[in-house]
Amino acid sequence: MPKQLRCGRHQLDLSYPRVMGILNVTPDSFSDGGRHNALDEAVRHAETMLAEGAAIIDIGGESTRPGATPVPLQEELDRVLPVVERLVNELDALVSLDTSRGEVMHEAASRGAGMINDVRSLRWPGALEAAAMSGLPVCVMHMLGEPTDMQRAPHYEVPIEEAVATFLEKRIAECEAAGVRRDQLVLDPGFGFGKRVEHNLRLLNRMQPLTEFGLPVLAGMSRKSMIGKVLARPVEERLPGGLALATMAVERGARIVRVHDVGPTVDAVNMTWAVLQEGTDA
Ligand code: 7PJ
Repeated sequence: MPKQLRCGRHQLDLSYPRVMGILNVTPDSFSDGGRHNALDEAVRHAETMLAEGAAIIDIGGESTRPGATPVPLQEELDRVLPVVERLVNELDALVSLDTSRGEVMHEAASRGAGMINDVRSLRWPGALEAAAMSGLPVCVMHMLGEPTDMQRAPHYEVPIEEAVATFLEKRIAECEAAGVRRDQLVLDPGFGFGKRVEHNLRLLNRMQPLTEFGLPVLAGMSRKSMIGKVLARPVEERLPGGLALATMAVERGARIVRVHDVGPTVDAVNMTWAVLQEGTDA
């Protein structure tokens, strides 16, 4: 696995697990309810996450919550670009862009974004080309269907971990063919994207083989409904469950965990890593 990712002006050290902080700039985001919609508030929230130890700030302007419909391009650009600019210029942050649109990737990259995070794995027209042009690392994620329909009785013909591995293998090849360097890819099993709770639990438990692609693995389970379903907790009470999942993801080989609650997750991940490293010289 590459131990360093070149992210534009930034270098991301992945010799130990890192935390990606979620910055939603959508009015109807998964769990922030649009509270970070105002530009100043978004910048302040990012600043707090960086102080808590986030290595990456993941900016999302399109809600991908189950059932959400895509926002118009101009609206997405208007939401995310001012935030990218301020985080890059004022905080010198390593910014990742959670987007499926080539135009957004291109504009964000030209403003100093350092990573592309596409839940649709560059399958929208123009995305592959824009990502390749940017030269930035890309997180490719498994998703069955689209956010509008993905939670409508997801069904798999093969065990979930096989379906995910097969999908990612194909996407790696397609990205490489389009000029995205293999060592610039990050893989994500896509928890909650076209998966029932049993799929999510099994996928986490059997995630280790995904590391055998030799690429960094990213896991995002923060506040997701798999926690809500298992523990019967509303979204604002899912942190303990989320810490357990982040811990397990790192134990199963994830090198980036994408979360809302950065401070507590950094501690959980660092504690887990200390145990995993005992006895090594690292
Ligand atoms: C993920 C994401 C994820 C990656 C979202 C939410 C839903 N990007 N964007 N992985 N989830 N790479 O945060 O609850 O799991 S949006």
